[in-house]
Amino acid sequence: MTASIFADTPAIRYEGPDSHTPLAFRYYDADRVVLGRPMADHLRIAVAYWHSFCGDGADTFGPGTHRRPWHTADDMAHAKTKLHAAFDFFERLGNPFFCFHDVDVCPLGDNLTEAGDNLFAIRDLIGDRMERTGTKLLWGTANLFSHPRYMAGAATNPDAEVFAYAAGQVRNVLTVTHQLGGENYVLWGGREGYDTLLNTDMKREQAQLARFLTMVVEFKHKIGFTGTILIEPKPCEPTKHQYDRDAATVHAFLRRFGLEKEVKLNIEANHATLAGHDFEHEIAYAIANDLLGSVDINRGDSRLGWDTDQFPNNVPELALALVHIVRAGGFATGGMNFDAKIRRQSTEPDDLFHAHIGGMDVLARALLAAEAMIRDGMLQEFVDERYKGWDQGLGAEIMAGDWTLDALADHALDAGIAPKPRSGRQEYLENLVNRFV
Ligand code: XUL
Ligand code: CO
Repeated sequence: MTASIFADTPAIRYEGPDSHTPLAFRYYDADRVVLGRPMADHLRIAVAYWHSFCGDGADTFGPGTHRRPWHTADDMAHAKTKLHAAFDFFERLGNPFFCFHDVDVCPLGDNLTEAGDNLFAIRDLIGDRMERTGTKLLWGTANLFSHPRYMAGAATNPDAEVFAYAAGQVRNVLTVTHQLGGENYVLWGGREGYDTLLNTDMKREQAQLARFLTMVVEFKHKIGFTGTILIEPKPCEPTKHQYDRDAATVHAFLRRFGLEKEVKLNIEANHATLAGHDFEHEIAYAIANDLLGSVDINRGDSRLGWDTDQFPNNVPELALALVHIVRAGGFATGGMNFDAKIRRQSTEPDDLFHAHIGGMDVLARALLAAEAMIRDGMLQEFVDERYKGWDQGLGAEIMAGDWTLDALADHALDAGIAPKPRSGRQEYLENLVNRFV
């Protein structure tokens, strides 16, 4: 075997905020205890196989610029070279987890037999390297959006044979995810939507999507997979409209089809912003409705309205999201997957290290800021104080169902006083946050 392209990079170490070593952590200190548990256990960081090892910098205007030895052909020999490079990278970075699509780790061939043979063959190599490096699988997923057969969707395709083919791919990947000890299985419906309603029966397509998801859940139980099934919302791109638009839309869909206890959400930061939400909003919505599964951590560009999948760099924004996550008890099976890619002009293998080290340091800083805010307690105290009228007295009685609209209207009439407005103190609170970030 030829030397790995990452051979020149030593293992990345924590050197502290004053370090001048470019390839070192300044804030990510895996074992540092934050609010009772190691930083690594809060963040549960994963590397995305597709962006870091399959992506080559190609865009719609030009071909790839990242020349890796395994990019020259799509066969099993090259897939193995790629796999060893990936784990050489994990070994040096020290990320506890990784995530993959079937198509990232091996060629899927011309039919399901070939796809299965290749995937089950590469599974053993993946398992072997996982054992040797200690890297765990956060989630697996089937790519049901790149092949032309899926151009009109997988589960939502007008052709039932396409639905069946997708079932075949999911059976393979869910089985392999289970065998590799994966903690979650993700469904991102990139083509589960439409480009024009002129050719689309939306009612049917949503019913098909629900049937597919129900079958996935049944299969999970059949094989004894105890991980979580996750849906990753995104409003659009590649389709004009995607059915799994945002957290609230998926929530309604799950409830309509009785799947809300079986399926949780994989919230992606830039998908949230593309849907017109703050990332923090999607996280808070998921937590409020017991739907938080995992996170795809990345960022977009405020000037570009598409999914640029950049590495995260906004500490204040992430700190606020982490306050919600940590207060809610943290991730169960989920974690933070860098669904992010280096830029087209970042051509060197060590650019991958800079990207991931930067992302991990940003998350670590955000976690430390979240810790400080939680310890300080003033943000929470303000909110508790603001709503305390609902904990006892009239508010508690209303929520207990003790009052009718009529009786309450009479109460307001009798009381004869207009409630006095109280300041929401947004600026004071923003200043408070600013002390910690
Ligand atoms: C696409 C996206 C996917 C999913 C997995 O926008 O986020 O990479 O995370 O299929
Ligand atoms: Co994603």
